[in-house]
Amino acid sequence: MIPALDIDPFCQAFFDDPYPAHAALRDAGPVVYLPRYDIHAVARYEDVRAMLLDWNSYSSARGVGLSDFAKEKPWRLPSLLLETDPPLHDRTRGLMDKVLSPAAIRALREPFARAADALIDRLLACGSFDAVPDLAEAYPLTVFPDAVGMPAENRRFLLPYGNMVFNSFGPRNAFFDAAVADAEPVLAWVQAQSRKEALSSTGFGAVIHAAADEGTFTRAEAEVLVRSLLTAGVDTTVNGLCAAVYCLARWPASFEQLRADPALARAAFEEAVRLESPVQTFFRTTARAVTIGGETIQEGSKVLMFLGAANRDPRRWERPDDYDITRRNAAHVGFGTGIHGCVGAVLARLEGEVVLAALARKVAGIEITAQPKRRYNNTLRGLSSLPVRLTPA
Ligand code: OVM
Repeated sequence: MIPALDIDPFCQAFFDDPYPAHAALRDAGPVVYLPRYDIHAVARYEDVRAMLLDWNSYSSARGVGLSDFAKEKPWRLPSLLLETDPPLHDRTRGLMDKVLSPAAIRALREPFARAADALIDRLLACGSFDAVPDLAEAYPLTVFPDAVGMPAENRRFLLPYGNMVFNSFGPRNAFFDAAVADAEPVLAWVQAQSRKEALSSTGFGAVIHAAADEGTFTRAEAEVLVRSLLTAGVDTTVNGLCAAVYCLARWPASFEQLRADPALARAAFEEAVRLESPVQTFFRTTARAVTIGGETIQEGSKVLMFLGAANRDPRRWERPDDYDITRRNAAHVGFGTGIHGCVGAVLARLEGEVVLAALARKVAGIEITAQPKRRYNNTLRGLSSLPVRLTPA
């Protein structure tokens, strides 16, 4: 018998404090049934990881949200990366691996570090500010569109767009409806930004379009792949940076450790991604009858993977709810793993590292000055407001 749980993982009460429900989901068994949405779910580290690695049994091509593309028409043109299986996925992922190659990322280290230093200097001059708009949003909104090759105008439009797409992986609830209403005015703009003519000749976008010039991809494919960058590249890192600042403010001893050794910046960012898991969930669809913990699930079932619960599973992590920047955390699943493991993680880690290194060198203390406000999203975990005061080093 697969245990059935009366939990709604897409409601405000859940988002306000998901941790007791995460524990109940993990403790109920390796796989659970959520009658509310007629879906199965896994929340233990071992089972989430195994599912991420078994793309043959757990398909992405029927959508990685609640909606099954075999039964419902996708609401947007499906992603050629996220919402595909091999062999199509190998082809598009191969191109994106080249676009985001180690050499390409290495070339960004200096400009990204300079932008981080300049931002932290400006924020120190303010003293008090809201770390969500002024830091967590401001930083990726500068460096990422620059790297893609976008013009400077209207970059903030990427935020409502990402918020809408990440909401769309859940049910058609009030959060989704509000996000769609918010993003409606920017949809045409985002689509236009994916075109070759809209992009500079030097960024990631130009590299993708060069593959269309050479004929290995169609122009339409290149545009959908640029759209993937614009969709997945901003809100994710915004919430990753937000998580890192929120952790460092709540664990001052960890911030002291980071100040004493700024080389811990990369580890401090990684630990924030584990603990807060900015991307909380994704779905798969069973491509055949599968067995989890001795229980069988039939073909064509939606299965929800709780990445955030896996990243705090006490079966895998000691003191799972502690922020510990010296922990061996490399195996967390906050960036997924396997063939769909985050292709942009190299970029996210660079952004996280240089921002936290700038804080480590320039700041003596981070103090939360008013109640943080949560941002509600069916997939992303983060804040809409985090008022802080920085004291200079
Ligand atoms: C895409 C896409 C969109 C949202 C998230 C994502 C986390 C990818 O369009 O490919 O990966």
